Amino acid sequence: MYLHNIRLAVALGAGVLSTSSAAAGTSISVPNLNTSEAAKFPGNGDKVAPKVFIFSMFGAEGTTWYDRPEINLLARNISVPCLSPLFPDVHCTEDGDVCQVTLGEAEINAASTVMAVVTSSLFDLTQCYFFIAGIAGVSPVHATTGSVAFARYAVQGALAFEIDRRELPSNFTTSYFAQGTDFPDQYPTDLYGTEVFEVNARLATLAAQFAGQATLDDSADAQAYRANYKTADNRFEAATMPPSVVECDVVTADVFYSGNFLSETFDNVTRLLTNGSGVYCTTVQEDNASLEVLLRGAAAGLVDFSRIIVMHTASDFDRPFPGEDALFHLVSANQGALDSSIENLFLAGIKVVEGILNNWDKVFGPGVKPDNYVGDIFATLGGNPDFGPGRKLALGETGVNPDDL
Ligand SMILES: *[C@@H]1O[C@H](CO)[C@@H](O)[C@H](O)[C@H]1NC(C)=O
Ligand SMILES: *[C@@H]1O[C@H](CO)[C@@H](O)[C@H](O)[C@H]1NC(C)=O
Ligand SMILES: *[C@@H]1O[C@H](CO)[C@@H](O)[C@H](O)[C@H]1NC(C)=O
Ligand SMILES: *[C@@H]1O[C@H](CO)[C@@H](O)[C@H](O)[C@H]1NC(C)=O
Ligand SMILES: *[C@H]1O[C@H](CO)[C@@H](O)[C@H](O)[C@H]1NC(C)=O
Repeated sequence: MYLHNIRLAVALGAGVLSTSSAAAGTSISVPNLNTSEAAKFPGNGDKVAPKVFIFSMFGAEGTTWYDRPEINLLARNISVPCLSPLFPDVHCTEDGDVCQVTLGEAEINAASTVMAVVTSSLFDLTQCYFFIAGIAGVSPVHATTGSVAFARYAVQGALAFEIDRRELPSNFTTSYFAQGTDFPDQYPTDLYGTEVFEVNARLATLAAQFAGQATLDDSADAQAYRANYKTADNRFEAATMPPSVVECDVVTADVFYSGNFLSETFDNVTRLLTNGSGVYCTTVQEDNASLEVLLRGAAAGLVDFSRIIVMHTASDFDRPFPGEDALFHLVSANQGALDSSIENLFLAGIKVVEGILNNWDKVFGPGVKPDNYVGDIFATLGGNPDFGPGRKLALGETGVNPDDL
């Protein structure tokens, strides 16, 4: 989620407080649903084995999936210990093939909820496709509001040093610079491991093809606002076009930044951290956190890191149109795309879900073999990252000896 106006929707979409609690000294995944309920699900023993697990970030992103003729995600509600107190249940179809959970917003909530799901003994997630589906800010360089973007790279933008501009050296173009460096745009030398995640690019392309079957929602207000991005040099041409399905990458930051300088800063950060391959396009507050947990789950054999789809629909532009005041753009302007972006999560997302289910036996059950590197900057899951300094150097910067792992 990357739009403050929508915070109201969080309250509207909030469920009741969870009554679940894990017994002290036992596994955190003690089920609090009664076991006869659990036993109705197909799968491994008592476990629910979803083929697709949808991750929403806040209330309206979750409820857009409910009460739809194509799918009944409220057929089964499963309380899972340690979910967000606002969204205490995982929601599943009757047969357990598709489940959905609302994580809560920003990196801390996302990581906490995904960890609760991945480690829960209620689920077998080894064959599951994780489908991150949320709204986002969008760069007018690459797409417009209402569009649907599938990412290959997820970059943690604001994991950085920052000095207020009033104390900034005069040769700095931005307040943010990488940890372990003394100037903007230098490669970080102090790595935490969550800087970049790369997911299955072939899977992203297949998902984008499914999403391309959807007729996307749009509004007259959004059309009027996006027309303002027309410039003589056409640098924001993508912003002026109707909504479409695109493949480009996502930046995560807890800070809800906006404006030309910060957008350009995180565009530069994306290029730097992906060694030039990433395309800065959408901006959110959760993905890297969710991906770090899925990475740890994959290292533990609980999930398959090549089965992750990161989809964002664009609710707002990351910067004002030329001549517009940055603060007005962020807090007051009617960009007109919020409702459409939430509707498009479902309209595009259901095509992805149906595409996976309809092609399960031949394609998605066996898996879509990635032809790109998938994983993190430490190469935790093996392979050779096409970004970062390589496993040995990257780990060396943390003070951990790779030979000890
Ligand atoms: C699941 O929870 C929703 C509210 O979140 C409710 O509307 C629905 O009826 C519940 N489903 C079942 C089977 O109890
Ligand atoms: C930026 O300016 C500082 C002095 O304020 C100087 O020490 C530093 O070398 C300059 N950095 C670059 C990359 O030009
Ligand atoms: C982004 O990088 C370009 C090219 O290096 C540079 O000219 C520009 O000043 C940078 N933008 C910011 C905000 O640092
Ligand atoms: C990525 O760029 C950094 C900084 O320039 C460099 O040290 C590293 O070797 C590059 N990694 C790859 C895989 O090209
Ligand atoms: C999020 O992921 C991006 C790239 O995948 C990475 O650069 C960033 O550090 C991550 N942030 C967090 C908090 O994990």
